[in-house]
Amino acid sequence: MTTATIEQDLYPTRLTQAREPIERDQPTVWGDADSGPFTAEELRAHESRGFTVLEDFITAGEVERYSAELQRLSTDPSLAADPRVVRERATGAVRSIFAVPALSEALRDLTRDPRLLDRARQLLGGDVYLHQTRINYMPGFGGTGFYWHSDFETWHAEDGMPIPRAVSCSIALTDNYPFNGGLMVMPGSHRTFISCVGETPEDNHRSSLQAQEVGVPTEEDITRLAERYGIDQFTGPAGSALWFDANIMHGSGNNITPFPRSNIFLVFNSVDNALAEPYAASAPRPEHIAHREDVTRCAEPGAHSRHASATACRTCPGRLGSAFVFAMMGKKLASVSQRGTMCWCRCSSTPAPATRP
Ligand SMILES: O=C(O)CCC(=O)C(=O)O
Repeated sequence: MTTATIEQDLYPTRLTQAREPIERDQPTVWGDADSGPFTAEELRAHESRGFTVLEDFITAGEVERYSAELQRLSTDPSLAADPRVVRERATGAVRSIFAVPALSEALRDLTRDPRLLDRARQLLGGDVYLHQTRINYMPGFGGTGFYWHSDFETWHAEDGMPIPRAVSCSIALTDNYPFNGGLMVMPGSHRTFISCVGETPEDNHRSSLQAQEVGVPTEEDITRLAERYGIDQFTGPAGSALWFDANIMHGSGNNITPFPRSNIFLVFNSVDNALAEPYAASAPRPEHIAHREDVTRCAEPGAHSRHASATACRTCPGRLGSAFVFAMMGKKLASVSQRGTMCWCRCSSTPAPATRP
């Protein structure tokens, strides 16, 4: 993909002094109910909360297969000094592994699965490519959390992503409990961009992937957001998935339990939101963290994949997946006005037929 020129920075960040939060103009959901498996109701909820939880997103057999891959990768001696492997500062245990499709055929298959692609295309309103893939291991006892942040803030500042037209899918490969470092999100916070103070240090990723210090909001900002939006948590059995907007405020605590909380994260970006030069860093982050070279549109196996810099962006063909909203489950640490309400839907979905050429 060629690097696009920055025309206007709609989301200034890494500033010398604080500024007011920016209310976002762009939608969260770009497609409609006719263009993928999410129903109109689910899309409305996703637009307003900025996230959606789908239980039983993958089968128990798949959980077993991918978990075996996680175990294999974390103990592979040939990856011991590989830059894609990020380690816990205190223990040296594997914290994250980036660019996993290149390391595992099974995980590569997952990235081309219609259950993911159809939803990513629907949410982003057209063709998508993988901006980033990673496994977060969050090991038992030594797993350290991820401080509050918006992914988009970093992707904008350090990777040159113009607008928050990207979505992450986090698939749980172990049970995610409230007590083993489950991911917390502030529902609705994706509408508000918090500019951060502080210049991006050279090669920031070398330390930020272990513990983020630059590109995090102030405690005052986090407090204001939490009071306005409340805090929910993604918990659920292995196989559940959390779809969340690029700009949602999220974070997790340390895992002092014996139970690891391991999730795969697949980040889809719209091909119409191709990376430019970083907005607030001296050089782009490496390819394994932010994919920009030779970006191909995601396609199901066997489908013809297209280069993202091709002139015309095809939108995905109209298609209806089946999705049924079941009983609410989960627990919400609600905003003051909503305290006590349940917020999670559980959907069972049938993969839509692969109709792409
Ligand atoms: O896995 C988590 O707890 C947080 C993940 C996250 O925010 C990240 O990797 O940027």
